[in-house]
Amino acid sequence: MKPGLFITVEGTEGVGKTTNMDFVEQWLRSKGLDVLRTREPGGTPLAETLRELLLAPREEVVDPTAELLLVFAARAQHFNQLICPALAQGKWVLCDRFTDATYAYQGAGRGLDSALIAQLEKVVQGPLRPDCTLLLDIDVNIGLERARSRGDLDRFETETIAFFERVRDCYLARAKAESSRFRVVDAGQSLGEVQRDIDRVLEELLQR
Ligand code: Z5A
Repeated sequence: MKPGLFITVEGTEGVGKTTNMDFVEQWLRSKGLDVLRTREPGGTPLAETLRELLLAPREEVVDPTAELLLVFAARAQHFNQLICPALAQGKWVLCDRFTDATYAYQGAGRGLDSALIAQLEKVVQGPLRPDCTLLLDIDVNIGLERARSRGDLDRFETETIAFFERVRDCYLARAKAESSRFRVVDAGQSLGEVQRDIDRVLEELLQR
């Protein structure tokens, strides 16, 4: 059995992750691959409950460290109960956001120390990292316009432009630092052009 790969999709608000996750999932299935599609925060009943707690708008100020620990609590459950068993069975795991989002949102966005995030990453994941991370990149103003046109906003979507600029810069810096893992796609193009670029990335991945 061909061992499965662990693919993550990342980006700032409204970048088209959900739309393009559908495309990636169908593409992989069309090649006969056994795919587990999942998301973070979430992916298991307990982790989905933690997601609701994280995303719900609330009057109480959420302490950044509390937010970080909730993200990693959800990840520990998801990683151990769903992701690792699926990879062990040879499945291809396609995950909407993973730990790069923590470096971007809790690290760059909230200002938490990336060394602390790295420690928690090691505790929860050991040495396991995604095989490929598709970073959909867009001007934050355009992305927010797209996201906000969908209606109700979650707790993150009400953040400032400066917050999302920091998140985007962090993603791009990580992609530059780990260029063999990341593939950056310009998500400001038409959907057809974005998916043509994703198609190229997937073809390359399948050849590995
Ligand atoms: N979070 C965190 O803080 N720390 C962590 O470690 C993790 C997560 C893992 C939930 O994530 C939140 O969790 C997230 C960070 C935090 N912040 N927020 N919010 P999420 O991924 O579930 O939420 P999201 O970022 O808002 O994703 P989304 O709702 O799935 O949106 P999207 O996937 O980026 O966009 P979309 O729904 O596919 O597309 C948006 C609209 O644009 C839609 O109408 C599309 O039809 C349209 N679209 C898409 N592509 C195009 C193109 N190319 N042209 C024109 N229009 C397009």
